[in-house]
Amino acid sequence: MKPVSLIQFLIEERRANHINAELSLLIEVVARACKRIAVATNKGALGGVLGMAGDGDALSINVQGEAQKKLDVISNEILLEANAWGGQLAACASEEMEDPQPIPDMYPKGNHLLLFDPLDGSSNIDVNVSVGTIFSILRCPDGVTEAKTEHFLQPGTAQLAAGYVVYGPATVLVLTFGHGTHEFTLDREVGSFVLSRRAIKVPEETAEFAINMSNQRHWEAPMQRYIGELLAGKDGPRGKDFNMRWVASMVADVHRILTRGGVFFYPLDAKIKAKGETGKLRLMYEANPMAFIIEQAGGAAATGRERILDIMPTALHQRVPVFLGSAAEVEVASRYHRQADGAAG
Ligand code: AFP
Repeated sequence: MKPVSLIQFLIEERRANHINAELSLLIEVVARACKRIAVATNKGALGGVLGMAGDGDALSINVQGEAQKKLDVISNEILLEANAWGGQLAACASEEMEDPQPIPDMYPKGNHLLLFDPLDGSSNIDVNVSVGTIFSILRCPDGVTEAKTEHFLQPGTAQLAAGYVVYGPATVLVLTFGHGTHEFTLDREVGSFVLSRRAIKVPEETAEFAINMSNQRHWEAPMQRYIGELLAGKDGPRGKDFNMRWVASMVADVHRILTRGGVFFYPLDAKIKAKGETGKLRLMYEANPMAFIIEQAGGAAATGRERILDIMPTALHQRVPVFLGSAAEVEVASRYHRQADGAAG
């Protein structure tokens, strides 16, 4: 079969009325920016991109209070610069910036809002393990001339598009417009993304889970119960053995789930609560786009208490617990949380 390029796929999606010309162009611009991030990531030590941003005692700290890596800053700049002038956006918001960045006055403005985590899994950069970019696209509400934080605060169900790029052994883009989840692999020689899997499906059942087990002692009781049962294997109540993987780059863990199935958890725990937080992962540019992608592939995404895509956001950098992947496993873990809440209430 003849390879289908991303551009060709976007034209097909326009003809099917799944997207308009502006959104199609926006995806092209984001994909092009991600190719530049892939180049920077691949250079590693030779490109001078490893290590922390800032110098010595004055490390660069982002809005989340996290020390920024050089590649966090470079990737953020690449995405901002690429998206400033195209005319498809009203504003951009990023994990690395406290407030949304308006489109400079010298460029035309469009009707879309772009949110991104420019370099997810940045603790893995220096050890040459997969990292990625996650993005979400919303419509800018009608009549808004200057997009501000409040205009970004839309539930995940309002997303027009979501995607991620994983910079691994291959650079891979995964995309949804709400009509299935599709994968494109970067052909480095030609310089274009080529459709490699159409309408990906996450199997309903799985025997593989992803969680940071070092947090076990901090988890809530229903999470302790759920993971305890998986670990008990075929001698326990689940009656089968489970395997475990944890890359600590959500993009890579989600990509594995989209490839061979599985379920991913970053639950609420006492350590997170002690910091006054409501979760570890960010709703608007991590949980929502991944939830959209996973649901479009037939999986489920929840906090243990509600569907992620139904959450009405209250802050740009809001954090939530994340359970996603195999629908059957997300349901078992969520049921244990509902039961525990019912018993407590
Ligand atoms: P960084 O981008 O700050 O490295 O965070 C990555 C991440 O948000 C997500 O990609 C991982 O699943 C998760 O954090 C890893 O968290 P732990 O380091 O607590 O396991």
